[in-house]
Amino acid sequence: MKRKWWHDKVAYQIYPKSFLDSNGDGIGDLRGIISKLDYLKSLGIDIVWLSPIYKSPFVDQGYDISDYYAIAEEFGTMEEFEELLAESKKRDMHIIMDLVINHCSDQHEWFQKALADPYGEYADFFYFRKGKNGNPPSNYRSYFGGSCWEPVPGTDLYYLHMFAKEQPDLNWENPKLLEQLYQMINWWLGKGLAGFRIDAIINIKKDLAFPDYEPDGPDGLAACWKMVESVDGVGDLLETLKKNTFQKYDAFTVAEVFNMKEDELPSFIGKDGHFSTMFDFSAHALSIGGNGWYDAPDIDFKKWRESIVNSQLKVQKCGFEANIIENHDEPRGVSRYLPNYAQNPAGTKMLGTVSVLLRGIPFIYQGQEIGMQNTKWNSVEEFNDINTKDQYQLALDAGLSEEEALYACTKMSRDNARTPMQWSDLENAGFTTKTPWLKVNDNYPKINVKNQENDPDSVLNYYRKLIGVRKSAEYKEVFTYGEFVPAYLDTESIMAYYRETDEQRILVAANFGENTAELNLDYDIRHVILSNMNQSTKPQRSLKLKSCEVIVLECEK
Ligand code: TEU
Ligand code: CA
Repeated sequence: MKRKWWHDKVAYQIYPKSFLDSNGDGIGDLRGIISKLDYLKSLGIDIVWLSPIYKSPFVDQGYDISDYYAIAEEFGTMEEFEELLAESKKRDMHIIMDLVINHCSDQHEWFQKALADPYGEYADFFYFRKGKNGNPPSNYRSYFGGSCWEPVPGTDLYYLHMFAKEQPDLNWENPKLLEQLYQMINWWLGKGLAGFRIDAIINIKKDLAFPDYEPDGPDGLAACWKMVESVDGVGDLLETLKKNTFQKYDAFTVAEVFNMKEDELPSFIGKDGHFSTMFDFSAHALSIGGNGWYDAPDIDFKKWRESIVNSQLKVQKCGFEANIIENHDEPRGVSRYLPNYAQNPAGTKMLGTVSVLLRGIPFIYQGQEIGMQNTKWNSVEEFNDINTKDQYQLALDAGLSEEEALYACTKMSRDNARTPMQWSDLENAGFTTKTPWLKVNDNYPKINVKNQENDPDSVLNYYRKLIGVRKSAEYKEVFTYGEFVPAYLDTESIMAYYRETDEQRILVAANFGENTAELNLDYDIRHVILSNMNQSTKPQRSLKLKSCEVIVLECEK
């Protein structure tokens, strides 16, 4: 396999709005990020992904871009962004931005021009279509609820939006649009950006016939991803995109891909794939409800283990996936994947270890390194997220009580990940001196960076060790390129795997159960590399693991 500069890197996702507010307006900003680069460096981070910082009306928190060439005023200036690039470079760190090009904002100049002249040049930057028999062109439900089609005022046309109506989809069949997008991407790469996280990219290919699908909900609509799953040809668009942009800069790209066809994996992330890597969402998929968040199933340990194992085995045949526990669209991993008895520092370290040492590129989401958890939401008014508001309504429409609907959103809301970063036990967790844009988790006096800096046994200091082990001269090779071999799959509560090269064999073993477990060891142990319970004596023949204990062992080879 040809080695790439990003193979052995560890990445960190920043949600700028909630990271650190430097000027007291309640909103995180670039100045705040710059001031924490040393903190990220001390954690062992190489690549920093910034969720969107472009100019935006923030209907979907910046995933609705009104100017791809401008930094949102809320976050700072282009000069500050350039300073961030320069300061990162000094520390040998790489910045990647979010690339949101399936859609833009309805406030973008292109869309405004399209509305002004619905049969003109810019209308063809979007999907403007005539309705059918007094109805929209097709029966698609958008990801955020309601029809995917919105009337174009003063005409009998509709425009397509897979997400909110303020996020019109861009027409990837139009070479003029593509030229504009390529130019913009290259402009950013030319500034010294290391690459992009690529948003919702599978949606760019449309079936231009826009066929109706069998309705799948009481609203009489069908989920728009059904069109995405049945249409072919996204690969051609992605390959042309890569050749015109990323490839020229040897950029790192990580794609957000749902609904991919199984056999497309090698063309997406294999040798010369469309992207460097893409996120593994297989664990996340386990809690997708049939109808919405209100019927989202709880995580079952064995299914969770199976999903990760299967994904690792499949992906290592062709490339690298990006491994996450959580991101800005997900509840906090500690609250979601750990049973109640494990939602403590030991369990948090265990979950982190199992994820960070997998084969692939680890992505840590801000606050994960201190074990941030879901927030208690007291009323629907406390949420900001557009997706959460829709899911709340969906639950009510399905006949749930207000209390039940709130409970469903409390568990699944994207705002769980978006509450401000907990820096200290000062008011508002040290995130801002004024009123934060979204409420701070009440548990900040207990869970915060400052406390954990001072405690050698903290989750934060454990994450530092964990990342340190992964990147150490001794183990870098095996954790980067070593094969993933699952182990102890017949046990009830153990998540375990080997990482192996010709020279080395490492065992990672974690006990997710409530009781102590004992395993027969298949190899002699050389020594203990890492333990979340400060275990330093090497086990012989058998390995005892307490509840929430994880151990990383070097075995004979
Ligand atoms: O997410 C795409 C996506 O499919 C999500 O909307 C997902 O279905 C949802 O979050 C599940 O709750 C990306 C971004 O990550 C997300 O923040 C944006 O809202 C979305 O694209 C639109 O740009
Ligand atoms: Ca600010």
